[in-house]
Amino acid sequence: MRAVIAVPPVQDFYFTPHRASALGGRAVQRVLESRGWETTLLHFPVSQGGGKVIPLPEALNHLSPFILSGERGPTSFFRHYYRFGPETSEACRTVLAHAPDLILVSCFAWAYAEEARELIGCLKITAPEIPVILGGSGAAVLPEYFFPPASEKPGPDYLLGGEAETQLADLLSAAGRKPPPVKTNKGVLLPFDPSACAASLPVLWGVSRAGGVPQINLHLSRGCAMGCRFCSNHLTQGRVFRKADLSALGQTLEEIERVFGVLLKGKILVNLEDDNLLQQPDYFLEVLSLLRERIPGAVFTAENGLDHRLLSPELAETLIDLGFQQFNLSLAQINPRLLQQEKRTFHREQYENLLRLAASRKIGTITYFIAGLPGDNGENLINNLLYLSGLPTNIGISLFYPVPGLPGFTDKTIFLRHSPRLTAGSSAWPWGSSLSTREMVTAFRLSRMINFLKRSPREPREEDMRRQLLENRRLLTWYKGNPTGEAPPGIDEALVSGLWERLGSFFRP
Ligand code: B12
Ligand code: SF4
Repeated sequence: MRAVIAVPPVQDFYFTPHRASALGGRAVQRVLESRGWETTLLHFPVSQGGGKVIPLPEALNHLSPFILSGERGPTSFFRHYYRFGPETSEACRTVLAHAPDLILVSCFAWAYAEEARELIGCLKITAPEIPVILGGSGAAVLPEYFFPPASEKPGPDYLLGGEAETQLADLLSAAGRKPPPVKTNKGVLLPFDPSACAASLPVLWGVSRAGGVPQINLHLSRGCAMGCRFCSNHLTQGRVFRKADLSALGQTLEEIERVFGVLLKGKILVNLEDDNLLQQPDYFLEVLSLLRERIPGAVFTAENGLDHRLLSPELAETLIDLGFQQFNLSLAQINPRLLQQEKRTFHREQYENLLRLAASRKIGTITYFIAGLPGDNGENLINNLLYLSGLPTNIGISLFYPVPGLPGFTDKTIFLRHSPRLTAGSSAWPWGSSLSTREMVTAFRLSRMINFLKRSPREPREEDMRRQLLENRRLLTWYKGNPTGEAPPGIDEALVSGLWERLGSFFRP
């Protein structure tokens, strides 16, 4: 029996190919292969190298006033909208060319639900006899969306909102050989059930390249007990921290060695994609030691973020000793009112000590804060930017987006009325009913401006830009044919002048 697992193409202003390993699809692949299926994984978002520029979708028209064609330079916003992966009809043809007995579609984020629904519609119209199973975090949070009325394109036969290791395995066992196509237009829906999560986890892995260096992306744990209100992790992984056995990591490393023997010899970037491995620091350290032992040239990152509250300076020292080369620190917010509302805490002293330590050990840091949470405002935005301006760290701004089912967003009909793509951070949609799109786009540019002013210019052109920013004390941007810079379109001048006023003479020419 042959199965094709497809990760549908995605449309966005950007994509991060070195982190895109389709680990959800690989989990599905493992389950099928362990039952003797022949499988092919089609990871469409990275199948064509880069993205193809496409017109801005209607749902994102609110961003048109802020986009400057030809813009380039350190304060830029997004210039183009892309499709990463082939057209739906081509993706559909590619899937069917493998003559599958079963098709499994993995949708990793709700923001890309439309692309998944289109692919499924095309598959079911072209080959209605082949059963299609949909799963993944993006599908689990609002299954209703994928089962449209009979008048529209057909949906999947099955939607599994839970983990492949449990739900898919059970479905395959119950069905005997393969689950049959479902005759009604409704399909079969099995929602996520936190009490029925997999007790033993595999270590999922994928390889990519980052800046010419081979990268292994790993995922060893699921679930987080910390309960931050803005985080959707619990909707698809539950609130109990679960981890793979170290023996599973050993097996994974053997598997990686078998497939990429040569690759394991030189410098290798190992990126841990877990949500919060620091919940069990001893386990984290054991994992790093084992990885170092088996991959002597390993250096580590955790690009999905490290929780600064759980990272003591002593632990940070150990991580650096073991090969961490960068800390991506999640801060969320500095405002006590918003922190309380979001059930999140900020450990200022620990965080600042961490930055000092990282600087002294020559480790780069990026600190992520969220703009646009419910209750946020312009002054608070400036406070966050100002605070981070004074610290030795790059700023990573995350524009708040919800997914269906998040506290405050449990009325799922809102999401059936809005395009899923509005829930990508890059859409700067005012979901929090606090900051406007204009303020969020301005904040995005200001964060980039601060990062630029913090570092030394790399070439004479950058020296010019830096001088222009500091002389004018405004937000400027540049495009081809405009060496002097000008105010980007649609920016919120009050926010810009408010920030510059309070920056005083912090940055000097
Ligand atoms: C790596 C990652 C990425 C990567 C690549 C993903 C990829 N396809 O390779 C990149 C960096 C591109 C990415 C992007 C985004 N991501 Co992301 N990402 C992750 C992260 C950290 C790990 C994903 C992963 O591999 N998990 C491990 C696998 C095993 O879990 P899984 O995919 O859920 O699969 C399990 C089940 O869902 C199920 N399953 C999966 N597929 C299928 C298919 C079938 C048929 C079945 C039966 C079951 C099944 O079985 C698997 C095993 O149990 C998760 C958080 C997390 N820890 O999961 C967020 C996460 C998936 N991302 C998320 C989001 C929102 C985004 C963005 C859209 C956010 C934004 N800024 O707008 C961006 C877009 C940015 C951009 N333009 O690049 C959300 C999705 C929330 C939701 N439910 O919609 C998550 C869950 C984080 C969070 N908690 O908010 N992301
Ligand atoms: S600590 Fe991180 S993973 Fe855990 S709930 Fe908070 S944001 Fe989510």
